Amino acid sequence: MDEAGYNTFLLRSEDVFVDLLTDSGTSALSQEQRAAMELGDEAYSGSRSFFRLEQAARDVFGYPYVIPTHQGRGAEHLLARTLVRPGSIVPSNLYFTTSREHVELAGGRWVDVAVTEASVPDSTFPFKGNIDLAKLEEVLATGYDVAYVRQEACLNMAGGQPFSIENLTAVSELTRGYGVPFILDATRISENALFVKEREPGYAQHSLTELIRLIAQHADGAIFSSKKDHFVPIGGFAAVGDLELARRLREQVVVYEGFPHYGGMAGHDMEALAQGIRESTDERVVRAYVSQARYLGELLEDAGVPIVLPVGAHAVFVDAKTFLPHLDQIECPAQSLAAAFYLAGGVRSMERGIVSGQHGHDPYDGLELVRLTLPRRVYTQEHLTWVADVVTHVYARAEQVPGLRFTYEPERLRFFLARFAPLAPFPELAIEGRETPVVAVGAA
Ligand code: P71
Repeated sequence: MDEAGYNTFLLRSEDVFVDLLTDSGTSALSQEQRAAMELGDEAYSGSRSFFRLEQAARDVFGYPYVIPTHQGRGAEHLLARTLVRPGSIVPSNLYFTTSREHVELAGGRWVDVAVTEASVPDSTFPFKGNIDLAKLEEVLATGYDVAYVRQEACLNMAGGQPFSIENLTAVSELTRGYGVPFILDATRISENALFVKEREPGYAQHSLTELIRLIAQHADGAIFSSKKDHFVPIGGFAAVGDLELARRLREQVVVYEGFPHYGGMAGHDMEALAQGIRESTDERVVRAYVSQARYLGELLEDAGVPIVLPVGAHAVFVDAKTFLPHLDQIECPAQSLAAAFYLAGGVRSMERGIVSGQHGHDPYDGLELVRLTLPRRVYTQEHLTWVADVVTHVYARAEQVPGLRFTYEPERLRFFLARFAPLAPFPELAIEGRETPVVAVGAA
């Protein structure tokens, strides 16, 4: 931790035992994806692999125009350059770090219009991904130049929480009524669709395929980081319904990503992605994943650990403010807690609090969370019980966990590369008297 500046991003993966940093690019590829990769067509243009990807995206989401990018932020970049005018605003549910960054770099301003429950960790409201319609209407009616309205599926910063189709429909009608484009961040749309099926009256009988398409069809377009629910190590795309918008995005993709028939991906990446998109509609696969987070959440809840409720799609989020009440937010409690989990049992997690907030935006009194994020199709129940043991072990020693101060603070997206020093020495946290569970390790 000392070498890594108390920043879990700066650890080497071989020094990590259970890697819950992110679900991004960390899923296991299926045998079908690996087989498809052998057929990658690496032609610069006109690649067969692109057309397979385009067909899969059209079939599943229903948007006719598909613009591939190397990953989600590539699509966010194109979208911001295409739709954001200097001084314009983008209303959204909370924010995502890279999404907001691209809007601001294009001269726009981000405005949060999430429901208030989104920022209340112990609220069990089932649709924390909803947008507050009154807030949105106020913004739209005030006469601002609105570039587009953005709604994020399985709202990451709120704990991976879904929106309801009822809310989505209302947001879509309201936004389009003002002649403003409505764009989804459809990353993790398949888990959002499963939550709708489970939680929203009237949708229990719909197939996941129907629900995913229904959600997508409420928007004018969407961007996707396919590194999540499409099970690929790298890849993403924008998909839209309007030819004129597609043309403008393609004019940007050739500058920043590559020819519109690969957009920064290799042919074999596009093959894996095309197959992954189809697998993301398989309810068995999505349900197995979501129930892993639920299982870990239950273990922690039973141990009395403060977590965000209900448990979201891709992670269990630990509420660091309640976990470490002796620390002020300026002492970076979530960053410090992530370090403590690593020290106790080699578990790598991610800070989602003041450090992920924004340079220059302190003081900050928003959510202060540690995300235990599950890669898809990777870990076993035994790994999850280990994680719960580690978190519980630290919880019993919580008052000894010190705060942190920055020793290096980058100006943009500071959480990635920042370095810290503890304000007091960390206690000895490593769990003793217990063997770590056996993992299969490839030959070095
Ligand atoms: C996650 C990530 C990856 C990440 C990104 C930034 C900071 C830390 C970790 C990426 C997302 C996302 C949403 C809703 C767009 C992106 C960017 N999430 N929208 O959760 O969750 O996609 O990483 O493929 O560029 O660990 P990209």
